[in-house]
Amino acid sequence: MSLLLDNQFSELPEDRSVDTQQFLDAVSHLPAFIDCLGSKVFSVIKSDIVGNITKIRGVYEKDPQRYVTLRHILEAEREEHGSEWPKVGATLALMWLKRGLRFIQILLQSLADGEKDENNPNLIRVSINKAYDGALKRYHGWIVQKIFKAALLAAPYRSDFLKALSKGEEVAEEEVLVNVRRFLVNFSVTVDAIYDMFTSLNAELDYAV
Ligand code: 0SG
Repeated sequence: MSLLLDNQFSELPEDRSVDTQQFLDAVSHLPAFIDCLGSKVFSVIKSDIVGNITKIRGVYEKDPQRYVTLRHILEAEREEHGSEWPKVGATLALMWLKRGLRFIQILLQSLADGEKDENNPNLIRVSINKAYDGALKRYHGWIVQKIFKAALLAAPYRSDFLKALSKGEEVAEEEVLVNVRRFLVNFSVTVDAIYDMFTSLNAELDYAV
C-alpha cells in the first residue's frame, strides 16, 4: 500500500521557506512506500532514509518554535557547530535526504515524461539510471555504486511500480501518471528550494561515501 501520491507536499510560501513540521510529515511516508517495492535489497535504502528523518525530527522536537523552517535548523547548527558544520547533525542528514528526494523527483519525472527503453518497455531502468546519475552517483565511491547495481537488478517492473504507486490496485497507466504529475508539482518545488537553500548557505559538500 502506497501513501506516496496521497500525501502531497505543501505549497511553499513566496519566500520558499520549508516548514519543518510539514516537511517531516510528508517525508514520513517514504519508508512505507519503499517497503511496497517488494525486495529486501531496498531495506538498506530505507534505513538510510529513516535515519535521516529521525535525526532531523530529533533536532526539531527539541525546540519546535525555534526550528519552524528547515533554514532555522541549518542556521542554528551553523552557529552551534562552528567549523564542524555542515558535516554534522540535522544539516548532514538533510544534505543526504535531499539527494534521495532528488532521485525520486528525477525518477518520477522521467516516468511522467514517458521515457522508456523501447526494447524493454516494462523495465524502468532507463529512468532509475537517469535518477542515479543526476542525484547520487557523484557522491558514491565504487562500493556503494556496486550496491546501486545490485538494487537495479531488483528494481520492480514498470507495471508493479505503477501499481505500488496506486496503493496496490490495478489502475490505468495514464491515470497513475496524472497523479504522479500532480504529486511532482509541490514535491519538485520543495526539493529545488532545499537545494537552493544549501547553495545559499554554502552548506553543500561533495565528498563521496
Ligand atoms: C525503483 C527503485 C530503485 C531503487 C534504486 C536505488 C538507488 C540507490 C542505491 C544506493 C544505495 C545507497 C545505500 C546507502 C548509502 C549511504 O551510504 C549514503 C550516505 O549515507 C549518509 O552517510 C547518511 O545518510 C548520513 O546519515 S545521517 O542522517 O546520520 O547524517 C551519514 O551517515 C552519512 C555519512 O556521514 S559522514 O561520513 O559524512 O560523516 N546514502 C545515500 O547515498 C542516500 C541514498 C538514498 C537513495 C534514495 C533512493 C530512493 C528510492 C525510492 C524509490 C522510489
